[in-house]
Amino acid sequence: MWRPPELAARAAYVIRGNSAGAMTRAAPDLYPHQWSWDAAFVAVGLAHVDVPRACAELDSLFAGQWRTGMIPHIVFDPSEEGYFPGPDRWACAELTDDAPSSPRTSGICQPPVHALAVERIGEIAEAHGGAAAEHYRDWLPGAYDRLLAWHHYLIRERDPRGDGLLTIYHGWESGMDNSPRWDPVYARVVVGADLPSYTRRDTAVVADASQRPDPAEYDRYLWLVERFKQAGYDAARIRRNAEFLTTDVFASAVFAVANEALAHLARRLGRPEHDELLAAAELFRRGVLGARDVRSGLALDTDLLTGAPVRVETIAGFAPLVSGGLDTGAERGLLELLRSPRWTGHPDLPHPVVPTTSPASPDFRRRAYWRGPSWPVMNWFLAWMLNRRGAKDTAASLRTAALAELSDGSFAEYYEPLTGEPLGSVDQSWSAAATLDLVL
Ligand code: 9YW
Repeated sequence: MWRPPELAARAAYVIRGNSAGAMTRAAPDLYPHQWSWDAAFVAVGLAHVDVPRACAELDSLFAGQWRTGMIPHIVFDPSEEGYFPGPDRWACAELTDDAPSSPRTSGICQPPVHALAVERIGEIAEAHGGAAAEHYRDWLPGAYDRLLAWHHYLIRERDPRGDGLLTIYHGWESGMDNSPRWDPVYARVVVGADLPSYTRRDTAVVADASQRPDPAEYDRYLWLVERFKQAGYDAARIRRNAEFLTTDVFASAVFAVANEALAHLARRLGRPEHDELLAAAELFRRGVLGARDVRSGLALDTDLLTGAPVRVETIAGFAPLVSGGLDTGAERGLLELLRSPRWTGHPDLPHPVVPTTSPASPDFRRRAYWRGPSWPVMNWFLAWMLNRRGAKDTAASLRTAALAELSDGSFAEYYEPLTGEPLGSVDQSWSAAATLDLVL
């Protein structure tokens, strides 16, 4: 068991070890490239030890930004070949002029946590003062332009209905790949006979295949990529011919607060978009609140091809605690649910962390990736967002629980929530980054 100061020192060492120049590998073997929301979170961790390196991390991600403004979910390290699906399989620059040819990237995106990260890095840099703060101030205007283009892309292409809910085309876009949230949405995806053959890499690195998406799930993931390629990565064509199309209530909540954060940065820089960004924050906040299930209080995704809400009990249901905007009674009710035996108060949890699916739900699978395990990065992110909302007590207990789980020092990708056993990759960058921000 590591105590916080040593744990933080080890976390900094792990993040440095995963560095490949200006990008940090999401995980040393399993994910040897830069992932979008990982990079934002890793940059927050890095800011505690090296503000310029944190800024460089985001610059590396921004270098992969598409002409449309989309920040792709993976920016590939050209010197790495050990990941599937890699840049040849995505073939983005080959199929659309919107994608950069260097660096090579994937053709989908992930939750828009970046403006929140940039705001947080600013707080850390200002607390450091001196050269760190100065570096951040010089860097911020360029980063702001990138973020603004990204947010405009999301508003234009991912909320075409204008109802304050982001649309996703693939479970990977949610960052919660095999969450039961997507089971009914994937159920209608019919894998074509012409799906090119492939060899998975994740199951070669994580020996216990039961932790990972099963082969039928993985075929569907890869099939959707073929569909995007057939559409030339054109957003309107993808939507028109979609086999998988759903709102993502968690990403929408993230986008609400990210717009708020970007509005603060606009004001700081004297940019004219301040009011427009606050209006976007409000629109998405309303979208999330409108997606609540009256019985449980949890926010639900809607399968856009059937119009049906997806009734599951996952961590994403707490989206209103991220977006804010609940009245006092409703907020108290949702916080109580979070602390109840269905969630962090479950009697079998060694640490009161937030499992990705409620242990009391029939969908719960204790070792299977996003179907139950506790993810350090999510515990930390929720604690951060709760703090931002002023729910200080719940944030503090989640922070303590997250650190207790992380104190084994493995920086696991995810943990078996009922035993605390580390699972998935060890030395995962964002688990180390979360640790740094939790301790420091
Ligand atoms: C994959 C890197 C990524 C995360 C995702 C997580 C997993 C696997 O790892 O994706 O092959 O894309 O689901 O949220 O960004 O840590």
